[in-house]
Amino acid sequence: MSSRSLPYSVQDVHYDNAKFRHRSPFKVITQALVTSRIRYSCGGCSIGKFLMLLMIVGLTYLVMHRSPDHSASNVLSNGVENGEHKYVKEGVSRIRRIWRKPPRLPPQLPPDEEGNFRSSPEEQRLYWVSRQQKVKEAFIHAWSGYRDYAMGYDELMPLSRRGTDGLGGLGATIIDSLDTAIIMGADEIVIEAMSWIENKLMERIEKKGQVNLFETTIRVLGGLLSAYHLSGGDNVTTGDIGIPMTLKGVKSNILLEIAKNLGDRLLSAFTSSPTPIPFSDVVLHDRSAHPAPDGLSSTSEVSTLQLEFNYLSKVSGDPKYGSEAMKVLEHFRTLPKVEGLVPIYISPHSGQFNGENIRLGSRGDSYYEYLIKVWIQQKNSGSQLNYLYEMYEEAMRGVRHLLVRRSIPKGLVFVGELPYGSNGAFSPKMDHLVCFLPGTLALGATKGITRKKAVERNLLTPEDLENLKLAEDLAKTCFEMYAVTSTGLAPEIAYFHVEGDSEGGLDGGNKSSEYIDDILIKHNDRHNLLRPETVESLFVLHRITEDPKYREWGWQIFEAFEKYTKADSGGYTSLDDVTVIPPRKRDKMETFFLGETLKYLYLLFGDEHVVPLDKFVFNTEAHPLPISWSKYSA
Ligand code: DMJ
Repeated sequence: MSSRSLPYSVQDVHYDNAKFRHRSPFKVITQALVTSRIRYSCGGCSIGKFLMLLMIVGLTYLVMHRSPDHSASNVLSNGVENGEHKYVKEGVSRIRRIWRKPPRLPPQLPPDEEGNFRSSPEEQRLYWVSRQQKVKEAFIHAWSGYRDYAMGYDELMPLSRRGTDGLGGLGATIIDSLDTAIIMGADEIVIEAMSWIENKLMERIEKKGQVNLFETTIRVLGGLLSAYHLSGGDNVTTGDIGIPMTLKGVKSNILLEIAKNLGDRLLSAFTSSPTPIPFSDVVLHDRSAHPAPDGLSSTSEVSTLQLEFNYLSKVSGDPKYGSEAMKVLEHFRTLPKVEGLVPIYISPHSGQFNGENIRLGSRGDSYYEYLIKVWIQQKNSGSQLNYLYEMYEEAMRGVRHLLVRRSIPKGLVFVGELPYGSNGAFSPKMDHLVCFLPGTLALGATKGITRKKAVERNLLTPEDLENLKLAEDLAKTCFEMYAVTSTGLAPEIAYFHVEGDSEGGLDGGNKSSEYIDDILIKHNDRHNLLRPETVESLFVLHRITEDPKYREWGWQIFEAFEKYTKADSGGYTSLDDVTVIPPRKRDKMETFFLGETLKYLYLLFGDEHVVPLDKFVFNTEAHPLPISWSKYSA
């Protein structure tokens, strides 16, 4: 077919297959007038030109009148402003658009623009549910790599496609993953994980050697207890907390039996120590306990056991677990502190802190987290634990006073360190681990309810408001630690440029980041272990503030994990360097990627009634445990 036989130009055909589209009789007539009668009969005379112009104006008016975003008056004023020539051209182009009017199809937009068109709450919900499904697919991909190449090992090495036992050989990835699979309704994974636990775990616990008290408590004991609760143990009706009721294969009584057996063995770390501070390691098969080679325990490790041991006491009916673990916090209450802040080492022999190094990163972090979370867990139980709340409040005042600074030139709020105590120099170093703090601060402020409700009920003190503000500022900083790198993934440690500090370091590589000069990354700190702390805080802050930006930030981080850490054969891998593309890989999928990172992302994009924050407290490995054994009463 030649272009002359068509009512439009060849140019039209190139970009729009309008020739196959239905045209109304009106369009057929106007098109015929323009293309034949006027063009050939009157085209050469001035009256003809005038008539043609008049008709185009009339048609243009009709078209503009139907178009909501291009009013006739706009077109007319454009015509006046730009002259007749442009006016005529505009009219003709409008007429062409009539012929080319596209069929009524839903808009095809790139994913990021789609969000702008969400209008109703239901559309928004569905939009986020579809993103949540992507996280579930990622979890299934992570699990499939582990199951295919490392089942029964602690962790997967996704590049060399084998397993490794870095946590004592209790199949830590399986147990860390179980409650995530329950929450996501990933039934096949629940069945596979549960069947391994039922057939293998008890034997492993009885035969295995040395394990770290803290790691085993937060991942294995916490994972077993959380899955026990979520699968209907403790008389919970899972539908009440928004979890799918498809828990085929979970035998909660077995989970509890194994948890008690493990808890009994771990107790030796407390009972062998001459002070309330437990030893760091336990030999599972002979129930002996040992201090670390340097004789010291980490402050965070000994103070991050209580949620799990308390709940074990509740469900087993035996108070010994909770009572041993709580002695640690009671002892901490008596120790000298720096405005509520504590050094990162403590001796189980003397019961005293060792050194002066104060930080909220490694070895310090979850001490502060558990002060408030243990208080929240027990707050309705009648226990006299207000001292924990007071210790938490004092510590957060100390953080605000001694550790919080702003970077230059753009003023990011960050939490630094005091490696030589409060009389020594401030270090503008912030571990990614510190990014748990925004979530903890927000939780501590509203106790798990939304900010809106807390304000309506007049529950927020000036200090709560300050903590909430700090939480939001720090969450932004944690997000920018991702956005500033070439990969969009955060380094393990960042340094902040501050007035008068000559700390050296590289930038993150993303030259379009506003904060490229504020955040410095040292050569040895450029790795990413798939850690959860930032997405954990985004999840908590989204639940509490209901600000959608936290979801958008979480999605950006998830996409970067997808792009740079996904292994083709299954699993995700840690990175050696987040500042270069392509990033070097590290061949390790940490258990917390399935236990924490993907769980928090999934919950971030989902319904706030699923595992609600006023009824559950998440242990430091993201295993939710019920608050004060409440029966989910409002
Ligand atoms: C997890 O094992 C826990 O969140 C712990 O408290 C800190 N480190 C890892 C995740 O980064």
